[in-house]
Amino acid sequence: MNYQIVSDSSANLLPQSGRLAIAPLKIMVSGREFVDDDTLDVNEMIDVLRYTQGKSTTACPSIADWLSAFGNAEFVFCFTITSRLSGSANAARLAREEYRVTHPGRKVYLFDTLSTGPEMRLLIERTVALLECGVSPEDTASLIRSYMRRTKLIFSLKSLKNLANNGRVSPIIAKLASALGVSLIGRASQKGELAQLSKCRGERRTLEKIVLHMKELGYTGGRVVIDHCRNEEGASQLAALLHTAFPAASVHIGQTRGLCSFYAESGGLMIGFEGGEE
Ligand code: X90
Repeated sequence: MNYQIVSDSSANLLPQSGRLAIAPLKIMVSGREFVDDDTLDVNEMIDVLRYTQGKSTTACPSIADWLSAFGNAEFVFCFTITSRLSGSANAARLAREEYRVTHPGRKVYLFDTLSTGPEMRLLIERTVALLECGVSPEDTASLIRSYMRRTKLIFSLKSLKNLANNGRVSPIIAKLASALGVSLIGRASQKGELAQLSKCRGERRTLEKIVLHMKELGYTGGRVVIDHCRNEEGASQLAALLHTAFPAASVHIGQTRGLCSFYAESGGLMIGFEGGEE
């Protein structure tokens, strides 16, 4: 079967030839454009961001970006960041309309993940596993839609400056995390919006609180993906806490790419995990 999995770059994944194609978002920092593809030097982007006072913003993939990611596959599984915060899902939808005209008979499954980052990785890995086991595309798509009801995203942010400056979070919420040493813990709500869970002082307390929130959301020791922005230490401590509470937990640690680094900012953690159905 000839299938292609495609995702926008907010999933923090790199392309894998013949299997996973990535439609990049873009980050504009004081007139300079960073394309969030596999050639992006994320550390350089973060450094440039830190030393510029100018306006910085982001842009979702264009319809053409999506079309080139779809390639020429018979079946396309397409994953986007929540449509509540980005135009990516809409651009993918328009790309699908065009693809249907230029590639009659092909099938494009669109998943507005109502989330981003590591939760998208969980969905994509599950899709690959099902297809590799020989599950039909149609069944895979419906199994992924039910899996999506169980996967969750929690994040802890030390600054919400870029989210607030770009109108992605209310200034009131952003202000909560503006004090030094305070992290805001939040989640992707069922509607795909940023929802605040708590405010914490100190890294250790923040990590413990994250584990607590994960349990509240039904985590019982399944798969976890932690993506960090320059916070390897926090990510490994969180993995250790999870292993203490759930010895059989499967925890993968990764790094945020351009888009998530821009919004999660230095010190940010994003945690995708298997929870309970809500
Ligand atoms: O289209 C665009 O320009 C992209 C806009 C993306 C805006 C939000 C990205 C957030 C990334 C921050 C924590 C996770 C929040 C998720 C809430 C659903 C990382």
